[in-house]
Amino acid sequence: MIDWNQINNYISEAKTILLTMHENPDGDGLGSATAMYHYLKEIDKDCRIISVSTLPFEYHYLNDGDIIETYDLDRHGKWIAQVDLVVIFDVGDFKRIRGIKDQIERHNIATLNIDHHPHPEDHPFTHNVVDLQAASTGDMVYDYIKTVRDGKITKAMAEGIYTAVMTDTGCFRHSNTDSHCHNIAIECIEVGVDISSLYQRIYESSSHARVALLGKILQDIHYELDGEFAWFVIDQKMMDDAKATNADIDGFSDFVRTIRGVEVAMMVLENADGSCRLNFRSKGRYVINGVASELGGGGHQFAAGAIVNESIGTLLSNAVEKTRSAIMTQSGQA
Ligand SMILES: [Mn+2]
Repeated sequence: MIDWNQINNYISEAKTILLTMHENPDGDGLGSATAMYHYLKEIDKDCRIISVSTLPFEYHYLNDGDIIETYDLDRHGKWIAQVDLVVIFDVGDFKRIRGIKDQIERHNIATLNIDHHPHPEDHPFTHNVVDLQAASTGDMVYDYIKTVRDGKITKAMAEGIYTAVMTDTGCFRHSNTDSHCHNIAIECIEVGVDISSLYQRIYESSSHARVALLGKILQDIHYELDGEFAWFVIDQKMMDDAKATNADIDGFSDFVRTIRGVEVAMMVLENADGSCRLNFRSKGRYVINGVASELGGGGHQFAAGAIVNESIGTLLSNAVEKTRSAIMTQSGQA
């Protein structure tokens, strides 16, 4: 059990607090940060949310009052230099806050990591609060707020929390969904969150570029191991042809996992800088974060990823082979 009262001491002692989350943020990182922001404002903290990436279109409803800023050293450097505490949500890996990490190290700022991804024993944070059982980081932020504050959460907090829980459970469908998620949802509905409207904003607002790109990848899915393993590649030419951005490919691996017989889906995405991003999704029979960490990344048992500084040409066969052998080992075929 996490002692949220203990964690609360670190937050109470800090006057100025920066909230941030991993690059290319998803609903969990953004929802956790905005929920915490509304709580910290309520108790009169000087706090700001600064993201190293621009805000994806579908999450603009969390940004009432322009509370989510995009990191810019010239604009934020001075303010960051004097903050007492940086709270980092859902990061998975400290590196994934990019330029903000440099400022933290440069000014020796205390950090509080709140996450449901595994971190090594010798983690770089001042305080490391990890709950691997939590379906989302938003679950943890909810627990914190409920511990230190009386009554129901406010609607503004609830919109962040609901966004976090909904997106990290794939709309309450994935195996991480538990009764706690549903209990949180009940409170969010009770305080006025329009859950249908949130759903539509996130899941029914695909850009034309996204649909064009999805059409391309669906034509070229590779099946291995009697169709238990499916993988696909998105290279920069496909991205350019579809005029797609990284935000457009969110959820593609989940989609490929929905194919009958597929247990593990893998996406290999070529980044603009020539490095590659790997995404792994498992239906639950095979654990895939081991392969992800072999390739330099990590994540959850059934949802993991890695950024690899290699070209598609050198990485692809290695990633396919490693995933195949992980599946075969676990299924007793190797
Ligand atoms: Mn998460």
